[in-house]
Amino acid sequence: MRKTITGTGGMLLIQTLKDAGVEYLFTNPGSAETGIFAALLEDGDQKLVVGKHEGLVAAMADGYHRISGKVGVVIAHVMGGSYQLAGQLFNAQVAGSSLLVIAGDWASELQDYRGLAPFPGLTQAESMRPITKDARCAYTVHTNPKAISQATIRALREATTPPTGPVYLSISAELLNRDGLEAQIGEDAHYVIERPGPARPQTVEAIARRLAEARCPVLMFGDDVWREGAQAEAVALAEALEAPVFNTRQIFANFPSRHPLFCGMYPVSKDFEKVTGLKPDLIFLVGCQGVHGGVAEPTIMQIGPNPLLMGRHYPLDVAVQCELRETLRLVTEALKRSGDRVAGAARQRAKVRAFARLLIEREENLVREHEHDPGVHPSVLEAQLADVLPKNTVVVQESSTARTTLLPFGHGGMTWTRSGGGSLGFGVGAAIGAKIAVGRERPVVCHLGDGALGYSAAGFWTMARYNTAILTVVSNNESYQVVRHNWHKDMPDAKMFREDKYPGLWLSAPAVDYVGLARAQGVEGESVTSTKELEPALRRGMEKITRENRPYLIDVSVAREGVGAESTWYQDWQL
Ligand SMILES: Cc1ncc(C[n+]2csc(CCOP(=O)(O)OP(=O)(O)O)c2C)c(N)n1
Ligand SMILES: [Mg+2]
Repeated sequence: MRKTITGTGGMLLIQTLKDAGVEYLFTNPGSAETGIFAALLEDGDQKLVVGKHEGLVAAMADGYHRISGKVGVVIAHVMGGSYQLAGQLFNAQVAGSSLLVIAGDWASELQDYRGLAPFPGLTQAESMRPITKDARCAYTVHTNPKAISQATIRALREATTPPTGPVYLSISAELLNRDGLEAQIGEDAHYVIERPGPARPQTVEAIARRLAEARCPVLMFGDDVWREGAQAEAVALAEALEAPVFNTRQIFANFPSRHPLFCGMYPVSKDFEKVTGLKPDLIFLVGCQGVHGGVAEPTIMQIGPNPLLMGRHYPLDVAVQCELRETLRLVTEALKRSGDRVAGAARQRAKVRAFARLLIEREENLVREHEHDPGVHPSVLEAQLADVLPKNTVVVQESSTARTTLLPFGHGGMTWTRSGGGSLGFGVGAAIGAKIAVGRERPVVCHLGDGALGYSAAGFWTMARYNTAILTVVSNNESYQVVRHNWHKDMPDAKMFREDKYPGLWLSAPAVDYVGLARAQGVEGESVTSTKELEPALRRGMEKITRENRPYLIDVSVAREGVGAESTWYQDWQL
């Protein structure tokens, strides 16, 4: 129902957000947003979630959005505060997360510069534009109070319409504080732009025909499969074809990672061809943004609701903007109608399951090799997490070298998410947002590297303040280990590899006491330095977060694997 609202600009904003069903406001406040916080006390329905750094705040809103499916709303400070959102807003942009960031704006025609505001010649919203949806969704409300509610609703709708992504809205601080304003709110907050429907019948037939004719079609399921809840349909298609499923850099587990057709990361390895005797000749990208890297198969088909990146790097033989659940169901039905031919081809791909099984066996062998090591090998941590974590766990992962092959993520198993853009500082905040989304119903585990934790180390306070009972597991190898691996790929002959010295990557000297770091902010924890301590600690951790409903941290000293594993060298100079 349409109604007229009155009050300060801040009150118009808060009432508009409330009318749109926004329950949580993730924030780090400042004095350009006086009107917003003053309004919150007038109308205290919304819950504030305070984070002590904007990166944390954006990650919290993103984690909340990803697990609840609702928009994550951030109240941020003017330019100087908004710029601190950057790394995590970048992640949200890459991930396509529906976020709305609202900040006060000190732009004034009389004074063209003041502290914390952008330099003369720049405007605040424009300065944030590159890290919003499509690098274009940044808006300002300067003078017209009616635009506060209108622009807010428009921004919410824009954030949630495919391609989804973060939207930034700055509102004049003067307008937020000014009283006696009037605006309209009402039903326009609740309409949504209808999404694309299923692919047309002839397109469905064309897709099915190409899948049926391929000797070895490869399937890749992207994040829109998760967003549209089409995981069961993805499994049904893979099983109808007996086709191998590969992953690229994704933020959700769109296909179950322990499914007997799941074959690991794309590109298809030489091993796959050796074990199966099959050479992939078609790739079907379903709900993916695209592949991270090149595509090797001669035929490429891509479908999904988001056409933004379709065909930017490689020509597509079939490309469709469509929804996924019904389309996948129709394609699978069409394949089944073609009967014996498809079934016969599927039988010839029996070895795909053998390859998938081989990946698991290799990992299990690695665990057996290391299960009696005195120190914790990453594969042993992986195996124990697979044992201890219940199927309904939400896992937020920000550990670059943690192993995950044995963990059952995806449909029928655990929920899993990672940053998307790779900008470190995501994990702690995202886990808090995820926990707020699931409440006490489901456990949330944040598994992150010691390096990653450093970018969001102030987050334990937020966990303690709102009692978000998260189990934080730190894979602590005292280094930025994955960077060594990547450097080695780039310059294997460099002096640093001959001498085993890696500038900038050793994080100890002094060692950081992560249990102390958490405790100082109100979260209890313990450290694990040997394999035999690990399982009891993980079980204790799960008890803490479930039965006792308290956040907990386990700092696990893990072995370094691969290049530079033995190196503790650092450039040793001091003042
Ligand atoms: C904001 C940001 N800065 C720097 C990097 C570069 N980087 C990528 S991975 C990594 C190290 C991660 O270390 P850790 O979390 O301890 O994981 P490990 O590789 O040791 O398992 C760094 C510094 C990044 N991804 N993001
Ligand atoms: Mg590390």
